[in-house]
Amino acid sequence: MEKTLAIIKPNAIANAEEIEKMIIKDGFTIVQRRRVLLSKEQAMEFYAEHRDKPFFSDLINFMTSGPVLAMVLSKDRAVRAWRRLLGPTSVAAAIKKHPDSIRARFGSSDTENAAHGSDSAESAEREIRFFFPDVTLYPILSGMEARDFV
Ligand code: DGI
Repeated sequence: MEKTLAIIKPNAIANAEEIEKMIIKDGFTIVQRRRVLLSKEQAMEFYAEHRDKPFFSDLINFMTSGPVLAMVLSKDRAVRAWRRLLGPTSVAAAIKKHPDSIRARFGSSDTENAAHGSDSAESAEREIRFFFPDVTLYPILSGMEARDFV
């Protein structure tokens, strides 16, 4: 089973339960979850590839404005499936083209777009290690067996 990293961002943390229901309904297993308040340094490291972008400081301020919920999701082709449920980066595009997506439903602006998803299997591995450096990935919300995740 492929794994991906999902983050419920500060503006959508109040909707975390509803978003988790959408995740389960879509057939994902939530393998790990962790609620954290990121420091500026941690947020800057996580989004290092965007450090020269004009929106970088807004992004860092937003991502450190309150707690986030990081989750490891597992499913066949999880990276792609979670990006699909998430919707496009731009909330305006999400509302227009994918009104049922998480970003369309819970996003408030291009910066405050409700949730994050890894964009490739390689990013997923790096991002999962970032939030869950020392865990063995066993499922906590699933009928699937632990051996699927080792
Ligand atoms: O992988 P994504 O989160 O869909 O998109 P990304 O990796 O290109 O960008 C990371 C985050 O940075 C994104 O979720 C929101 C923010 N961002 C990206 N592009 C823009 C942006 N914020 C603003 N305000 N404007 C942008 O064009």
